[in-house]
Amino acid sequence: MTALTGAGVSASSGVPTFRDPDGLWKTFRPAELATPEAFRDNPGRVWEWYLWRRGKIAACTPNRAHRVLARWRERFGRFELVTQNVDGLHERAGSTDVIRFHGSVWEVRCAARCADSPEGWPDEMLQYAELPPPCPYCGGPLRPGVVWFGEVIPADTLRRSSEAADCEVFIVAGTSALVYPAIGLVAAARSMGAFTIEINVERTPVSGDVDLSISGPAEEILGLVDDQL
Ligand code: BJW
Ligand code: ZN
Repeated sequence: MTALTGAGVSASSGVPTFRDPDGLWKTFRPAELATPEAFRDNPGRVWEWYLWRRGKIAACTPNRAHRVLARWRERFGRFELVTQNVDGLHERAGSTDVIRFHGSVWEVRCAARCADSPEGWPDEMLQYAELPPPCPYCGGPLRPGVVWFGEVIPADTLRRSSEAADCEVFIVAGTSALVYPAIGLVAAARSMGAFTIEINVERTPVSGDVDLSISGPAEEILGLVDDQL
């Protein structure tokens, strides 16, 4: 079994989604904050936005959806978790080996990719206010370790998630199903024979393509399913 999660899974924890009525993209313009061009033109503004978001996320705690998915690794022989979320709540709930499709706000890397980012940059890098901290190798700006629009998904992430899509049951939960290539995993899973299930509080572009579309909050539906196991 494999699950692909989106921002809706963290919504009841208090992490803002992107495209809901009170989502981030209602207040902020993606082109000004979540593209490499935005960072090049105004690194301070982009850095500060992530600093603000890290502060908000740090105050949130995992909900039942995160906790259930964390347990399913042990419950099922093979369970893979692919998330579009950058908040780290799956890991805080105990999930391991999460395939973080869009990276993490808790990581930084050199904007120039001058060196392979060493594991675990010092935490104080994340605390820099106003301007991105300098790369210890080339002096250029460090940037959040996330995937912005127009950027390619790391090859290893694509490979691991394609392998994860080759499963018996594929659950897609809490995503507006608008962002590619992440949402392409649903069709990939289906074409490889998976039974596909969507859990969302609204209909999405994949609702008509999945085998079962369940309407409801992910934290409740996943909790109910877990209770029946
Ligand atoms: C609940 C709930 C509850 C609420 N329970 N549910 C093919 C076609 C068209 C466009 C493209 C294409 N291929 C590529 C593109 C371009 C682009 C793209 O997809 N654009 C579309 C938006 C049109 N993709 C890219 O640029 C990607 N890169 C790429 O393709 O590289 C190849 C390439 C490079 C160069 C040239 C050409 C090709 C990269 C995409 C990176 C996305 N990054 C972001 C920001 C990450 C960093 C950050 O957080 O700051 O990732 S954007 C944002 O959207 C974030 C999310 O991970 C992602 C998905 O959002 P998600 O999770 O679905 O959240 P929402 O808010 O949209 O939806 C929440 C849902 O939850 C709603 O449905 C609610 O109903 C639901 N919900 N409460 C259950 N309790
Ligand atoms: Zn560097």
